[in-house]
Amino acid sequence: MSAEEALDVTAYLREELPPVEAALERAVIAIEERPDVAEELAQAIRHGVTTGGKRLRPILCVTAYTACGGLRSDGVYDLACALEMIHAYSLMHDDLPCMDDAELRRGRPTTHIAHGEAVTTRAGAALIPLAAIQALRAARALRCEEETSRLVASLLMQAAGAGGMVGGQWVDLLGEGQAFGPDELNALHRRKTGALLAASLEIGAVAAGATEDVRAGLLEYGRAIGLAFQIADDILDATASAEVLGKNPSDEELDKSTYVALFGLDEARRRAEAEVARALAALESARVSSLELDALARFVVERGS
Ligand code: GRG
Repeated sequence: MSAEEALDVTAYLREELPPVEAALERAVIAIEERPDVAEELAQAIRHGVTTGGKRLRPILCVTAYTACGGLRSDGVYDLACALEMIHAYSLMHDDLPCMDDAELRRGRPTTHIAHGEAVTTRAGAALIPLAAIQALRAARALRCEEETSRLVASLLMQAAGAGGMVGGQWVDLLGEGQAFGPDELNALHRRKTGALLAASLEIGAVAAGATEDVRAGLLEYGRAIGLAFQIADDILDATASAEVLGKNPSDEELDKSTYVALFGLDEARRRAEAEVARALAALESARVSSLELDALARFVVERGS
């Protein structure tokens, strides 16, 4: 692609943010209005879901949806924000004292610092079924077939579950203080970080009624940018300040296996670039032409936080 054709990804992300935030606000208000959700849980959920972040997963979902011919609407942002609800819960739990024990996230106190450990644990757990309901209802409201709507919710739960994010986190926690090899590290991060990112693309494609080939291509793209994203995350943890990151770098302190520890900075950067190339090749072979997806793949490794 020539420089003239490349999309200004910063402008794209800036445009996408308001409708994502609006959808998240709708989702949180609906949770606050539920008679079965205690006020203190709703407050912790609001803290975890609405305090900033790049909103990359919902933006990827909407971008996949539009790349497959779907039209932007409040409804697709409602669907996409189910991914961010799972991501928010994962950060709320990841920051707990029994996991990474972090006090700062996105430049603000973590949810358990603001709302307490017990409430945050319950609020995070409550977000899992709430996200599944959000995905199912949003897909139905988008007039997806019933089978497709259920598939969308099921893909989200599979990505979040033991075969995906939870399983990856479990391996990561067990691995503190151990040195993983490249295959183990890739397998861990395909689940911990990659599964939800890949599901963001796949869910967008499925909801838009994409063909099997296009769906598979977007899933492959999602898997590749998922690994690239984690490598970039390790590089940022090793090189950026807490002020820039909005959180305290913690990999070294927690004695985690990382791409930087395993390969060094230069080789880690080369591997991230190779995953971006793999992502772009997956789009090309599925004949998905999207300047936005091209630019987002590059953003994943070039981002500053
Ligand atoms: C009970 C074992 C067990 C697990 C619970 C806590 C948990 C589930 C999973 C943790 C998953 C996790 C924290 C993965 C890290 C993903 C990652 C690199 C997050 C940073 O994402 P960004 O940069 O963050 O998109 P923003 O702030 O922009 O949203």
